[in-house]
Amino acid sequence: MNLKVKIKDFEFENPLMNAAGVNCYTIDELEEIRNSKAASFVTKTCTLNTRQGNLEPRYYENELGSINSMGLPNLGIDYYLNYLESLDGTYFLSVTEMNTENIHKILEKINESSFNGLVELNLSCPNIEGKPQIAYDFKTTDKLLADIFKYFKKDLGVKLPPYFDLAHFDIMANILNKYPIRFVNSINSIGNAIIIDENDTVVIKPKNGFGGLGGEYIKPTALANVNAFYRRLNKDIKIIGTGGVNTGRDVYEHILCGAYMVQIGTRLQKEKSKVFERILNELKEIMKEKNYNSLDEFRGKLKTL
Ligand code: RRO
Repeated sequence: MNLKVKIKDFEFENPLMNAAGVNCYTIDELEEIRNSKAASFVTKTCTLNTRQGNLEPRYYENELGSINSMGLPNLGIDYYLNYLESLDGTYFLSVTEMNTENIHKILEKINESSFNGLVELNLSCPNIEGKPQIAYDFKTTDKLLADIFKYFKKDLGVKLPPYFDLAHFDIMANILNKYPIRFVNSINSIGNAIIIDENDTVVIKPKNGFGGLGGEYIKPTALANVNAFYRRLNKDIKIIGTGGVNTGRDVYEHILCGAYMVQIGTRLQKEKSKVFERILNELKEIMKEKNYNSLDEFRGKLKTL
């Protein structure tokens, strides 16, 4: 059985990797994923300089998922870039910044480095006070991408927030189709949710308890976003599916909707990196039952009524 995935010329042994933010803050954590059954990893989204992030508690999980308002804590671009430059294999470097000028600065830095993996430009962090998610602003996103592709020579994709209206999928897909983007990663957490505990209190401190939702709560929204973009994007732009992956069946469903790679966030936080082996085995079991030998045989083959 062949579980290989290709994004442009980059080949991966199987579709599984972590979602940015989970188990990817330090080199030790990244090495743990590298030594697991995951085919690749993505770094914690980083900025030009180190950031402490928001006040704690800033992460909470229950049986249905997680809520976070981490606030982009990271060790700065140099830390991740130096590490990645020392590795063979294809990995993902996630980056963002607080304004477009600094996004160009961080991308210039990557452009000039010897990094030769994939860059995931995060346009969807929901947890920085006073900084709206860039990808909800279509005009700014369009201009940003137009400017980036004037100089950026490496392979780049974008991490998107969830959309909830078919008109918004149309608008965003029309923008993305204009540029040589390698992948679209849908979805980031569902922004600005609230979870309340038995003491009538929010469960995280920043922003009065508002934070990004992940886990089982968000699978239907994630699948819809993956499928909506799969139907609209030109076929050179591959979809990475993220959101609500707990089992092999969940990976199978993301691929049915059109995903190439599939990322695991909340469940990785709970189960640690042994999650990849379990989920891969479950995926293989499903493929065996259905007589599929490769992911290409069922990718995007979601049936409708
Ligand atoms: O660090 C965070 O608060 C964070 C980021 Br950058 C993101 O993209 N998504 C998220 O749920 N949390």
